[in-house]
Amino acid sequence: MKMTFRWFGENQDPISLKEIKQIPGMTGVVTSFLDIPVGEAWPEERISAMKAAVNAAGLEVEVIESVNIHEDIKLGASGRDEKIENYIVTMERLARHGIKCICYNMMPVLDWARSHLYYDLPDGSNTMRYEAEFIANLSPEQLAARYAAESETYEMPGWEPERMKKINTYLEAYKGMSEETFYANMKYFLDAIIPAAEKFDIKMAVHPDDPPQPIFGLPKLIISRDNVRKYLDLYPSAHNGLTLCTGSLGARKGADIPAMIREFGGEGRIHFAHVRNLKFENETDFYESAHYSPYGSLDMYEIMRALHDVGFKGYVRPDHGRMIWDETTKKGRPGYGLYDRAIGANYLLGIWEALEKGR
Ligand code: DNO
Repeated sequence: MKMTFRWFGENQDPISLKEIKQIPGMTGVVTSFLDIPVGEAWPEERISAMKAAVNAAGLEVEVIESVNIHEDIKLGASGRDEKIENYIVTMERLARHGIKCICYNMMPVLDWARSHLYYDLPDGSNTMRYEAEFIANLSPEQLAARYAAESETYEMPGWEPERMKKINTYLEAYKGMSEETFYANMKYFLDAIIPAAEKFDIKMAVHPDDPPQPIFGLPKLIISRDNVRKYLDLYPSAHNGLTLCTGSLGARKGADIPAMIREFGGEGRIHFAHVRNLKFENETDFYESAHYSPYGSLDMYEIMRALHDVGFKGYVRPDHGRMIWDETTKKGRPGYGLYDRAIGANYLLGIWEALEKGR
């Protein structure tokens, strides 16, 4: 298992590589280029410059999160072949620079969503929250406006103002799309890219939909054990794998994350794990708690034990943390401050050390 840290890149993340390097046990960063329009091939110079900067800080970069999927691919629209070709070019260039794993998602139109980015907890920290009814009473534009008002220093990926201008066209395009068509579009994509992934030896790791509930009437697919099974079965190859995100799959009450790890990890299909905790407030709503098991609804020990039992050799990152110790948005994007994620990482490493030594 390699412990990593999400870093949004030079000029995109107020957290420095030096700070990340000082967290005990960090082997590397997981990063992306948020400014490159989705669907375009990534320039090789950008990749090599980024890798040189990360390596100069004494860190590795073996995982990209994310190389995003253009809507034409998800919709099965006529422009998809060109975007798929560009995707493969990006994969080849990344492989040439030592990238071993690509995280991506199949969420229609929007990336992850929360009702509140800075929800105050009684201990004076703040965290992200998901309240289904709150979102149900907003339009996507209203939610995007809330995000924009709360954030001075970042844009929520997938919610950029430019994108929001076209939101209704996007939403319209998905209207009436059946689950079968959506899966067929994903299969078309996988049939094209997984042979390339095998050739370049890049492990593709799809991220589940977050939250695992429909929002704004959009279809949500990768939200449960059965759907993950179906997605992985679309192209049975070790290179068609999963980003096991405990906070996404685990946000459906009753989901058995350790069982999913044993099943998919046992088959060598988990390449990347986002490990975080959340606290259910009722059947659908939750806030993101500290990683420490007694503070949340998920059992971090059982999750790490399942990863350990299946001999997990992939990448882990502590996922969202709270904003603590007077961290502000200037010191990290929501969920991606420095301190709570560093604490989370070392808690997970502590569990891992105990598992290794107790073997
Ligand atoms: C949220 C993240 C997601 C994730 C993408 C993966 O914090 O987990 O935005 O990076 O969905 O493609």
